[in-house]
Amino acid sequence: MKTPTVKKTTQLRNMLMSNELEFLMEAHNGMSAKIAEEAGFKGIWGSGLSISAALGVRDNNEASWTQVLEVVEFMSDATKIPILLDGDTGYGNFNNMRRLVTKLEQRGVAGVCIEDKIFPKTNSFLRTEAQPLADIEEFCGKIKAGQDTKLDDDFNIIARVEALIAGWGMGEALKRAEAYRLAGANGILMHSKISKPDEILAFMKEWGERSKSCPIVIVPTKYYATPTNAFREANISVCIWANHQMRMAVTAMQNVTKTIFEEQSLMNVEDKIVSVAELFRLQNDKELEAAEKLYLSVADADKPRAIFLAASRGAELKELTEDKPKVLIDINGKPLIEQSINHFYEHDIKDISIVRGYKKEAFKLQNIKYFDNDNFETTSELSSLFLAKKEIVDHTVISYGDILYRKYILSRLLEEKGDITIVVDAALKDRAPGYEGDFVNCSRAHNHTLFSAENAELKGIKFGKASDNKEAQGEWIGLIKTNKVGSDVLSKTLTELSNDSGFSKMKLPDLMNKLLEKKVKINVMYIDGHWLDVDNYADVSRGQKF
Ligand code: SPV
Ligand code: MG
Repeated sequence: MKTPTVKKTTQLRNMLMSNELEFLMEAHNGMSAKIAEEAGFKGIWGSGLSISAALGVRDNNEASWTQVLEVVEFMSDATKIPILLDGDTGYGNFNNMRRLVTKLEQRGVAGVCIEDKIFPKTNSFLRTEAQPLADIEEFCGKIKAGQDTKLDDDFNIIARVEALIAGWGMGEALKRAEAYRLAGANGILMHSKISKPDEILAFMKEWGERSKSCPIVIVPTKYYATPTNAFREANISVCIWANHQMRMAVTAMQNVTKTIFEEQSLMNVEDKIVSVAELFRLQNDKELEAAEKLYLSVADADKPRAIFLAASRGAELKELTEDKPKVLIDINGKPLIEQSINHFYEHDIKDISIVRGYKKEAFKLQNIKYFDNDNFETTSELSSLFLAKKEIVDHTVISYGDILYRKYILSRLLEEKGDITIVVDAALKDRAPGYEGDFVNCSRAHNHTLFSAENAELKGIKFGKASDNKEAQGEWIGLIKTNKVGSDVLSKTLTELSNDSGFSKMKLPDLMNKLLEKKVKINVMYIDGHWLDVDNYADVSRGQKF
């Protein structure tokens, strides 16, 4: 059964009538409406300026009222909070207003704000001479017609006074506000375009007690520097942040398109923008997935899982690891390991295991399967992996917990078809002679055009200094992917090695060399940089810029 909620019209009415200062956030389509709701706003301003801007036309009624209606319907469908539509002048006379109210009610819109100008209107911040005001009587008729038409008593009709915008002065503003109150408006939007709140505060003084039954709504776009408390103290009821999603979206779109145009590449853009997975989340794909399970016979996808090795302290990072292991060091506001876990989440991979050891109680991440290597001081990677052996089934990615990498690397790895695939960085030229890593020899070097793992096989892997591994074709970055066949053989080999007397010192490369000894094919997926192994303080500061 669906939970009954307070009607949107009633929600907006409650906001208007509450003793608190309430806020409406601008939105201009379904997505921005949803974003406003998720941010915590209790209501939405369907801005005429932003909706027309999103459609690429001017705020002069160039978009027809039915086109606006279409947009606001998407906004309403996408959210549970009320929408106050900026209805401009009501798109005509009292008769057009009647039809507008009916259609808005049918589409779940909680209210409409109409302004006392002449159709077609011009945005209030443009040319004063283009702001002729409507006849007061005629506008009152429009308010009454709207009120008589609505079916739901709680549907809200806000009358917007443009006298201050058009330069007619405070006397006219007060006269109009009072006339609209008497005509039955559920609130008055008093607009001002000066950079100080003086006009609004002066109006509020005169309006006095009337704001209890006929609350005041403001749009402080121009007097934005006013502390919000001043509005509270003046008994203003609702404050509208009128165009800020649209303006920020334009900033972001201009930046990203410029970068992509200039660089003819997505490489420097991808990790700075939301993932397509985030779009799917905002579009509520989850609901469809659940419905598909209910109404279609869809088999569960063969979802991979991930195992992170994170038991060691991080010897070179003493001060940062007093109270937590290195995988929990803060990098760009998030624990190091969370950055790679997020790559998995973006692929909807939620089955995540972590083998922890040093300061295991510091792990606060939720929805994770934890395995504890309490002998972390005397054992090494394979002992940790062995503890999570039951997780090595079907498609599994095994990862070091202390690596940072661009997310495309995981996307590509997940598409690899081999039984066992490892990720190898071929960009070795800037390694200092003393640099230490897991250097690999492969059947062929990276040719920098072919990216598929089908093209190279692992021949051997050895930990050591760059100067001792000049012939190596690359460095393993700490990621292995297996499919069902690969998981079986890897798991079996791990069990065999666990009987070896030297097992406690063994690392993942020892397992790989053992697999090679058994003639198991290990594919190599080459990359060209774009990752970082966080071992020392220099790596931590590089990580902050990663
Ligand atoms: C809008 O957001 O479209 C408004 C407010 O009407 S303003 O742009 O300030 O006129
Ligand atoms: Mg407008």
